[in-house]
Amino acid sequence: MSVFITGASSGIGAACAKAFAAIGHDLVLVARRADRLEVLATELKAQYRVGVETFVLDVRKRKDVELLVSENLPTFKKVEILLNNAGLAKGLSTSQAGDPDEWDLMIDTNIKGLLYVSRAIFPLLIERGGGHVINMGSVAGRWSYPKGNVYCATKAAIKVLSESMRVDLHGTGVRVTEVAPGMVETEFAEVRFSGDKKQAKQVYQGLTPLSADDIAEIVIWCAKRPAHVNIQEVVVFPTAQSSVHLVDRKTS
Ligand code: NDP
Ligand code: 8X3
Repeated sequence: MSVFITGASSGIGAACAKAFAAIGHDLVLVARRADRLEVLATELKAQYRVGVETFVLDVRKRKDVELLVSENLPTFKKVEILLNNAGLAKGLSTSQAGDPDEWDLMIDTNIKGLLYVSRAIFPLLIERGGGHVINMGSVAGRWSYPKGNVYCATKAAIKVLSESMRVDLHGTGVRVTEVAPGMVETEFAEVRFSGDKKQAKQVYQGLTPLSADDIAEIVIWCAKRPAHVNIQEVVVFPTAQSSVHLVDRKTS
């Protein structure tokens, strides 16, 4: 039995990999950065004595996703939990001024990538008679914030797809959970602002954001409920964030 995590090279995905390894699960980890995956795999194998397989994968590339699974069937047939976590935001701008290349990147990664991976794995979960799909949504998918438009829309799609997947998988024994966090301090903001660390730091200035470990704890809790219990959605904000654009920042 193993856990398949997309976007495991950083942030929430890496924290979830550690948390699952700590309770003895074997892992299949994918992302685009091979070096990051290797460092993490070496650490987890040494510390927790679990099996860890890593593959370089860009979830936007449909053929690569299909080939990865079909060429490594013994590995993927052991997957019982799929954590669809790979995702990103790029830029912040209005719909009238946004960059369509950034829109494509978010839509291709956050929606289409998640669908490609799900399409490849679901038949295997059905065949084994059960499993768990955990999709990383966001509060941005429930409440839109200024200049968030396309990112918010991709995360709204994850909410709707999670509902749809539950319906599609009805009667198969496969559970579907959406975890929708507010501000989590990871590399997310740095990616959004194309490597501008100063701008990224400002996102979390004056508040205590959620950590990737906070989210991993929630993911593990959802996964560890008895098989007849399906946590459909978890929405979690930092205490300092009452809504998507109401953030209590302390100035010192
Ligand atoms: P990070 O930037 O730290 O991690 C993002 C992960 O996604 C990386 O491992 C990255 O790996 C991977 N990734 C991005 N694009 C691709 C791709 N095309 N193919 C494969 N992997 C990819 O951010 P977070 O950990 O914060 O983000 C994880 C998820 O959580 C995302 O879906 C995000 O939308 C969601 N989220 C984040 C919140 C936050 O405030 N941080 C709040 C709510 C939701 P690599 O670059 O190596 O490919
Ligand atoms: C990430 C949370 O509010 O920065 O999904 O968009 S937010």
